[in-house]
Amino acid sequence: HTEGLPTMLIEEAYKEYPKPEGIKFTYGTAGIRTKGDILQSSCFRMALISALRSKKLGGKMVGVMVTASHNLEEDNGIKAIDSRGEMLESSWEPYCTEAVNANSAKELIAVLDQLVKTCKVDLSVPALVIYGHDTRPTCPMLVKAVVEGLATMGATVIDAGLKTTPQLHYLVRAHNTQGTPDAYGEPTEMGYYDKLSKAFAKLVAGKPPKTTLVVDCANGVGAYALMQLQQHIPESLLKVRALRTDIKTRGALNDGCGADYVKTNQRLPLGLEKEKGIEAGQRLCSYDGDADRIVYYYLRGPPQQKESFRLLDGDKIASLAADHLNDLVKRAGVAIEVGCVQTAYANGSSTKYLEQRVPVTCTPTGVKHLHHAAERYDVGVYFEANGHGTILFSSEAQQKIHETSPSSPAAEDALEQLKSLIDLINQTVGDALSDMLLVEVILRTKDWDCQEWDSAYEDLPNKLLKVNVKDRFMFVTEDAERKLVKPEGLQAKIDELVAKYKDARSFVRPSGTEDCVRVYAEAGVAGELNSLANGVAKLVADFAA
Ligand code: G16
Repeated sequence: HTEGLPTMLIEEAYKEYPKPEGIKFTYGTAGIRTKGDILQSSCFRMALISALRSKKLGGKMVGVMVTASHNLEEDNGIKAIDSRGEMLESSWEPYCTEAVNANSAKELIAVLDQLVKTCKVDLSVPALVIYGHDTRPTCPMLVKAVVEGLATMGATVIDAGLKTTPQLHYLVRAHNTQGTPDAYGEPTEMGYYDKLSKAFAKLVAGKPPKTTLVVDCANGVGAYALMQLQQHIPESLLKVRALRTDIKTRGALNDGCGADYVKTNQRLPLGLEKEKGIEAGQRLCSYDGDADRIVYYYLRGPPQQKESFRLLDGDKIASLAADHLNDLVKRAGVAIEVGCVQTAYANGSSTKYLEQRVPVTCTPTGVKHLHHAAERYDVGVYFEANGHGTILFSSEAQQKIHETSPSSPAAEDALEQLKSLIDLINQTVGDALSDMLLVEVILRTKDWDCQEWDSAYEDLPNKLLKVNVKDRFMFVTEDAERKLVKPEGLQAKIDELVAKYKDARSFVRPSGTEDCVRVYAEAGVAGELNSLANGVAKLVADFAA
């Protein structure tokens, strides 16, 4: 039976959370994201929807995370987490967009009412919502709005406090699977470190680290999480030097550092070359602001020389992981298939490399798209080039791995490694800490340095540009974002330009997290790349004018 919405309470609470005038919010690539100081109303309303989502899922725990991940500090955002620890079910996104844009309490209640009716939400079911946040100065004020929204709905709440985004995803999944055959781990932050560190210790047993890994923590929550992780993994197993760990200085977050900076600019974090101990041969990695992305890189020569820098991005991580898992699966003699999911940003060389080894799918940008595509494989490796990704093992695949009897000592070893990898990998969402441990395990198992990893294929020279336009929503794409359908005529112009370059490719798409249009270009001839990328950017600017 369905009781009504607490309309009077919503009307009362709404007074504090009117929508700022003249702004249209969208639940996009990674939830709602914009300047942090105008997000209170969105956070309040997302809390209402999250409570409804929990009710819809029979009272299971769902989550809300306050973060703007890779964006600069003044931005903030809110993402909803579903009961299996994955992104919010996409059919609910339009309701989120409508709710956060409602101009009155009446309009807001009408949206919620519609949602309750269409999605058949039983309002008598109690709701359970966990919330967490990153290190941004606007977080406390936004979390307050979340708390008030949840109180309005009478939801039971758990305050997870400062967390990385993937930790919150872990907590949701772990809570909801407690005591079931799919139990994911102890539903606490300590349970998270415990699970990862135990699996890591098994995988690197007898293979002590030869060198130190330098980690750029983007001056974000990853710095705190890495410190905690280090309490669980002794130095005899993992040697880490954490840099850019300043979570107190205003404006430092993601500024001249972090995975997005390093990937986009294809260079070291600003000033790192002057840091003591950073020298040729060094292996490094960068997290982003909420530690759900990671890119690796290394130095082939002196850090001051630009050419010394070699990037090992999400594509390189995907290739390393797909190859390794493929080998293990074959050696273990388990009848399962490894597949890989990429987006249009994947470097052409990586796609070529992977396609010779495993089936590959291309989806639009956004972890939610990649995640669902990866679920279709027994073992689905998914990574965006920007370093956002993870690996999914289907229930059947996990069962086969656990039930197969090894036919030789080598098969037994491969099976044991697969079992530990299932625990090491955060299967709910991309996770910088878990992905870092995964890369370290693979390199250690193969006894490879970064150069050996890098030698799999040579990236085509590539460039990513941002173009600021008046209305990014006038750009509409199809074919996994590889073609523009709007504005009319622009794609033909881009194709015409691309055809003038050797082995070239370019595409244009509106960002879902920043107010800009992104231009990606790659070219077979390095010297031609800038002219192609700038040419496409100019076409975009002309069409948008
Ligand atoms: C988010 C999404 C990613 C996406 C990135 C950039 O990352 O989770 O899937 O690749 O934004 O998206 P866009 O190009 O649409 O702005 P994060 O790390 O900021 O959450």
